[in-house]
Amino acid sequence: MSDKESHKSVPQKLADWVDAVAAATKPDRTMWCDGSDEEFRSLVNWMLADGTLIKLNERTYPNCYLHRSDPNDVARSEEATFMCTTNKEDVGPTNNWITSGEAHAKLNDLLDGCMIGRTMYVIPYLLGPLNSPYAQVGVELTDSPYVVVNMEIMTKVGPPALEHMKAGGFVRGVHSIGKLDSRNKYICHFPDEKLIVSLNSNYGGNALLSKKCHSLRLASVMARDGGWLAEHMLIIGIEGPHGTVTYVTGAFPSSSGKTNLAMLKPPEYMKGWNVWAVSDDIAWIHLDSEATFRAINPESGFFAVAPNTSMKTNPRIMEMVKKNTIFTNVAMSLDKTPWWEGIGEHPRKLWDWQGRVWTAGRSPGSAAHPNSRFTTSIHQYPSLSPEYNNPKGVPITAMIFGGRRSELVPLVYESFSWEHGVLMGAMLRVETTAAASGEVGVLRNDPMAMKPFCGYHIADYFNHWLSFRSRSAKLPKIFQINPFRLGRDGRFLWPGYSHNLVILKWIIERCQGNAEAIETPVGYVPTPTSLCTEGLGVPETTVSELLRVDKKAWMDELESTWLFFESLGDKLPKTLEQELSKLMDRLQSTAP
Ligand code: OXD
Ligand code: MN
Repeated sequence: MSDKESHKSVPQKLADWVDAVAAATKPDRTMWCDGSDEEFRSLVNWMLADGTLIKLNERTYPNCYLHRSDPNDVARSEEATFMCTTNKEDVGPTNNWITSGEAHAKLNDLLDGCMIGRTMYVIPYLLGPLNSPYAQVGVELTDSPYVVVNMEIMTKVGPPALEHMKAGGFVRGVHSIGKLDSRNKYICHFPDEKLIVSLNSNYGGNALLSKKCHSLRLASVMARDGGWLAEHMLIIGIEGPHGTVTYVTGAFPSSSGKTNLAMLKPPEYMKGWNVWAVSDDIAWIHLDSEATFRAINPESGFFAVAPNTSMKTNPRIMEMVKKNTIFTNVAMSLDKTPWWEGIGEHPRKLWDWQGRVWTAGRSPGSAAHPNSRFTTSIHQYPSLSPEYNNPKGVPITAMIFGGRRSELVPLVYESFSWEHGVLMGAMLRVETTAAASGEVGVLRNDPMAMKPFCGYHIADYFNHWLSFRSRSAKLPKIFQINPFRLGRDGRFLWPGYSHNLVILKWIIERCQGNAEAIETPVGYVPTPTSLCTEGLGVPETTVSELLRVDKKAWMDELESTWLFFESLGDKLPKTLEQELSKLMDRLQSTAP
């Protein structure tokens, strides 16, 4: 880390902008981050000294820390998130909108002097593999040292970014904790200026500007203009017993098992199989010179949900977070070991996520916040894909949509075509989770799991997806999965976690032309025998129930899709309307 004086070698455009922001926000000093271990350690030491971080048990969790956030600042704030453009029509009905002019006026007021008494950190960051034509640079200015250390795990900070910047421009981000005043919380995106301004929150999804703000909201607009895709998707390589690795992407709404699927450890009964993680949250997908879909992970770390992770559900994650990890809003045992619901054994007494004494069976609520998180470098993950750093990305064979649906959606099914697959994604309606503030478990339209992240009109976004039909002869196959279906007793019908590899295996085999399916009105559903459920111990009747297509329930679902599509106005692509009509006709012409 160095101060301004020693930082004369950066591009003038960057230096001028940093000076202009400092003149407005008036920090006591400006520090340039270089991403070094030494810098990370000194920031951690400052935060240990002022109580921003608590050191966890060095024996059980070496070099791990706990951060307890403000209790009102624990999740993404969609109500405070805005796209700022000239016309409302640019951003459509799924985004909050203010004119750029109005937003600047409001933000300039709030930025005035907001860093007085604080240090402003300059974080140049690189997203994506080194030397990749798809990599991008951003610079975040922040007064939060917690943000700096998280950014140093999540991105490549310092020299790699400054080096890459020589080849082009950069996304600008300004973040201030402000006074954590929720009435003045703003996460504003200016796609025309490649600018993000985030005020009065220190929560990862609002404050680590490289993540949702740059890699999805701004990148989605750049992707539309540049003919590529910026998606809320995991990327994994699935290795079969013959050593062939097939890459797939998967879009699931926040807190719906993306990280668990990306880090799946094969069950005992699937010898010879493995899952290699490339990304657990975001995929940038470009067509290469042969029109193959190629995906990179812009991020270098995980900022993921802790609850329900255990040695039983996901031993690879447990192994990964045991060192060099920042935990946010988890509970802590009396010997300073992190704890969360679903981890296993329950100590009788804990410190809860707000630092209060929590007694099993007596204290109300959960000990860890349901959206408590861990931040860990991707390089600690034991099954990281050797292709993770490939500048060209990995070739994508299949794309999966999914999310929490207690009813309706079969365990897995395949679309009839690219267009039908785009409809599947556009129809995604899932239950809300604790990753965003607001009520949990409410069904809402979350097309392609991008409702909170698509930075432009969602109907134009559908059109953009459809446009790949004429641009590639190597379109990935599209599937939808739903491991969350409930039985009459309210329990999950499918064991999930590692057993989801059974579903992935069927998907891979479909792509290879080796797995059987039944044609139903909604798509190709596996024959129960093609799903290979022997090792699982799930009764045949349960498998049939998981794969059942309920005509009446689908007709109801289509009604809500029509309503959603109607709300998008004239921009809705005709092709999608036709696909929806075809789906309705297929359903109507089948027996109940
Ligand atoms: C996340 C989210 O943190 O989607 O990944 O909210
Ligand atoms: Mn996410």
